[in-house]
Amino acid sequence: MSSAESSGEPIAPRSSQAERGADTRMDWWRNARFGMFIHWGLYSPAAGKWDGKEAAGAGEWLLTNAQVDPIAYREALLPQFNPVRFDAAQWASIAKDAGMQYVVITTKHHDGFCLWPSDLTDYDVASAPFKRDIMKELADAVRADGMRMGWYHSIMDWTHPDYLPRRGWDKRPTDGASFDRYVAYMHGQLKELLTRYGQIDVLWFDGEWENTWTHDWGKRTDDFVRSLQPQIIVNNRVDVGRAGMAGFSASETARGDFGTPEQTIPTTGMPGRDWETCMTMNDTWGFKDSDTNWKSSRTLIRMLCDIASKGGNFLLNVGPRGDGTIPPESVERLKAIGAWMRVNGESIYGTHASPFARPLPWGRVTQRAGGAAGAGTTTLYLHVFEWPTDGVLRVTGLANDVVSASVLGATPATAAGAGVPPGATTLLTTRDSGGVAVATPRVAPNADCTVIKLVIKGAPDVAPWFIGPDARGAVVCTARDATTTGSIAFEERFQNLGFWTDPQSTAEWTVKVPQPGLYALAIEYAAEPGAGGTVEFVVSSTVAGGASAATTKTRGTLTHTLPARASWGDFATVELGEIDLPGGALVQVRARAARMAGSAFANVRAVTLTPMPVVP
Ligand code: FHN
Repeated sequence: MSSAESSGEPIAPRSSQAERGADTRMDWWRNARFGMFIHWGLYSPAAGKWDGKEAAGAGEWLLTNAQVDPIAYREALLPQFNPVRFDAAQWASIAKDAGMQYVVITTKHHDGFCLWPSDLTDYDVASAPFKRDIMKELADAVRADGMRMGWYHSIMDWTHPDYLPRRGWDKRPTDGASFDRYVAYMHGQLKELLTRYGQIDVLWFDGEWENTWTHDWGKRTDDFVRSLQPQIIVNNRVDVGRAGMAGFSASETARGDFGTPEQTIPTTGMPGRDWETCMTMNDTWGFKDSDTNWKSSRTLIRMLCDIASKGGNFLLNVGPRGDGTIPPESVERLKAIGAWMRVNGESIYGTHASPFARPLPWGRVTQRAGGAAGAGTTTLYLHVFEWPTDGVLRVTGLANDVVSASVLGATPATAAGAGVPPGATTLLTTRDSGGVAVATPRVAPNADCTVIKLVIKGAPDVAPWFIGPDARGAVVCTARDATTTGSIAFEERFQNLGFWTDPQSTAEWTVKVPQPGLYALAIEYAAEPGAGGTVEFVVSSTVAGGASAATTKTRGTLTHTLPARASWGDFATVELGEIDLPGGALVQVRARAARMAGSAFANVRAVTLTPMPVVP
């Protein structure tokens, strides 16, 4: 019996993620683009050590990484939690100055410690020397700075006696443990968190991956929190079915308003889908003093641009220390990002994904309809990472006429250079067969990322992106160049498409060959024992329909059994058959798992189309 049923709260049926995305509730979140994640708790003063010894892995996983008895962990660390230098107003101003629009903090992480005084447990801040209500102090400070407040809340709880499964080293008996009672406890705490602290704008669930959490619990919890705060935005980790760190749910009907790629950025935009990449500045979420692997501010600024160019949000983490201060390395990077955002924020906030299907060789693009140049125009923000050495930035494939071009934040001095009239800050543009050419100053005004504001007439008119033949005439469709739906996502590990856990998910490539002909289709894949199945390829081309809408013509289908192999990294290339391709037309090559032998299908690294020899 769930808490919602027991407490009689309404369980209003909710629409699917796809339908929910259309409502205006998400508008502020989509415009915000950039937020602060905060991981703070008993693990913070421990700083990654237990009993004087360094534990491997992330700081907030200390209990598990050091295999500590949960009661011993609590008894050792609770009396230490006294972050006397905690200053909520300072944390809020650091986030605000960085250009962040919302803050999400851990109310309870997997260890079960509650950072607010809960009526339902004494494993909370009221039982620690600190005693103060951290949630209240931070929520007040964040709102005072005009930002939105979000709660992170872990479903998994390594300490609560009713949570199952237990950690392997936890010798407490499980008989008498009731998961129903645990969910009622969790719902009761969510009620505290959603009725005591005013409007809460985001609920960031986590720890949903163990087999005791189900779609049914996810639905009930999603409905319950929305019954308390109907405007709230909830991530997809309230439900089951998320495809690992890639962060997207296999099923379109999965609960949750946005996908949650973690420590990774999708390789392409995800049209029609809301998503947020969460990322650490070093490698740990919770403070760990030995983790000095800090990303540079340039890397973080470029990640923000990359994510915005794909239509996503960036939730960047800080792990405050046990004394309540944010590590200086984090503060330094946030200051650099804030300085960049004060000049270039308009190229991030409220923008939409690039009109180009793939990143451009020199950087990324975001767009905004209209703007100062008025209706009937579009503003493209060109985020230039690699500044041209020949004084010309080429926007290949852009067919629109240009209204104006300028460097955001430019002064006559910084704009000075080839083709730039003295004293001007606008840039000259020309057009050639390849697209628009922008005359650029000799030196990049900002080496991390200079933004050129390009105002064009009308909606972007961009040449379709496609994969053409290589020097030997073969068309190599790599994992990175795929457009995916559902759970499928790119994995750096083997440069493959992974998380292929759903028969409805698809991977598609757009190709074009100059001459018609017969092409052999081959797939490079790996599948661990028990995985594999049947792959189905559908090859179609869009045929201009003249007066009527363009139609899609199926040119062929291929299905083939892909047997399991030794592991997810044991790749082999298998030829599946031949496909007839038209010359000079865009062709879609789409793959899906028609049958899955197990819970995951395959890792796919490439699909190759090789021209068959012409028989005289
Ligand atoms: O296990 C947690 C981890 O500690 C951290 O909270 C991240 C942040 O999203 N989420 C889980 C790992 O996926």
